[in-house]
Amino acid sequence: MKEFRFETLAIHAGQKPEPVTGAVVVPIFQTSTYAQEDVGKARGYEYSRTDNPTRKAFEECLASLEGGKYGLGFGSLKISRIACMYLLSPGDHVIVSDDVYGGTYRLFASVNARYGLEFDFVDTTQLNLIKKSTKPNTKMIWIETPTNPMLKLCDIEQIASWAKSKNIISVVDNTFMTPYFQKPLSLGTDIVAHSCTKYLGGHSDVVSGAVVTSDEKIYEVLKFHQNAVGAIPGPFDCWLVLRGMKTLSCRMRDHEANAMKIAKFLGGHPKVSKVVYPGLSSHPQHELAKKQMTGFGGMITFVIKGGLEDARTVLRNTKLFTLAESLGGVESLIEHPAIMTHASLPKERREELGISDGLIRISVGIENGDDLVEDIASALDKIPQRAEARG
Ligand code: P1T
Repeated sequence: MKEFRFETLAIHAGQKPEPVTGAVVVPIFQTSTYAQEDVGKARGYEYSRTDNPTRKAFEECLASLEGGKYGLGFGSLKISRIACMYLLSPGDHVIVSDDVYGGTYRLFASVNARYGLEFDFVDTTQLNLIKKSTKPNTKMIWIETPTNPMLKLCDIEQIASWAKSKNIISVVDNTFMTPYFQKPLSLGTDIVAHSCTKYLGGHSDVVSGAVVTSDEKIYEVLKFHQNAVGAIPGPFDCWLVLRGMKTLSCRMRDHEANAMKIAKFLGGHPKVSKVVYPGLSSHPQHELAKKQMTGFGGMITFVIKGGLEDARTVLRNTKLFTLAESLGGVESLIEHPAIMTHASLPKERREELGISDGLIRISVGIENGDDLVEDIASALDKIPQRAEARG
């Protein structure tokens, strides 16, 4: 299906009408096992841990959107990440972006590190720092771009090319951009990872993960472990993500248009000291954003001048932005990384990264953009006017 464009692939890749009934929508094959034609002669499916038609449709559709050959579904991105660790051996070293989702840090630093893998959390926006951290036993570079929550960008092409030259597997967590705005495989990355819980599912009703690769050897190892370990998503979860992906392009366009409106509004607000959004020319890597992304996404991070107390006022007073972790759903969410999503990072690390007490992260939904601006504006208005601010 490579000849079709993104919007068409999202609706048709991996999804033919069901041959027995003609059902236009891929059914939820809620079955654990499959009747065999004869002893040892399956009809194509044997057992749903190994393969399931709904999961297969989801995996094929996502692979096609990423421009990859193989897709593999997992129970969450964390499980996808664990599966990728099976590509490594005890004693191997992994370079990870320093500003990653708190759960990613916790999984690598507190779980995988116990089993003989070595991790270094590095500012992967700087190729020279990646080069400096590379050791003879470095076998994987795992980046998030944009990073979570500081929205720093890593040059995917540069990093993939460095990794290739050293025989290192490169992985990009593409959760924030989705293949609609960023295609890491086309920039030379070996593996793309997704938390499908976010934009791909798009409706905050499923937890699921996936990886895509075009490398057959990598695929074989991951496929073996997907089956052997069994950390697969159920058929209904696959169906939800498959349905979500059909509207991904429309949603991403709306997320972005709303985010741009809000980022510009925040940029001019007297109670906000800093706005980070890759679509603003004030973003230090705006040029890289334009080079490697075809849009800027729906995530914004901003800093409230008054620190924690005033940030709490904003977090408590939005009506449309729900105070919740996660992102990428149709509804807008607001959260406080230092207390919520990134609480598992040591305080000193949070401070180094700039995850301050006044920092707020929003996932801009696809409600009416003016309503969203007014919602944030009225929450900011609730910050008390202080004597020093009044001058
Ligand atoms: O929950 P799971 O599907 O395993 O996704 C973890 C994950 C991986 N990668 C990125 C970039 C993420 O943002 C996340 C989850 N993040 C949140 C829940 C959050 O609020 O940032």
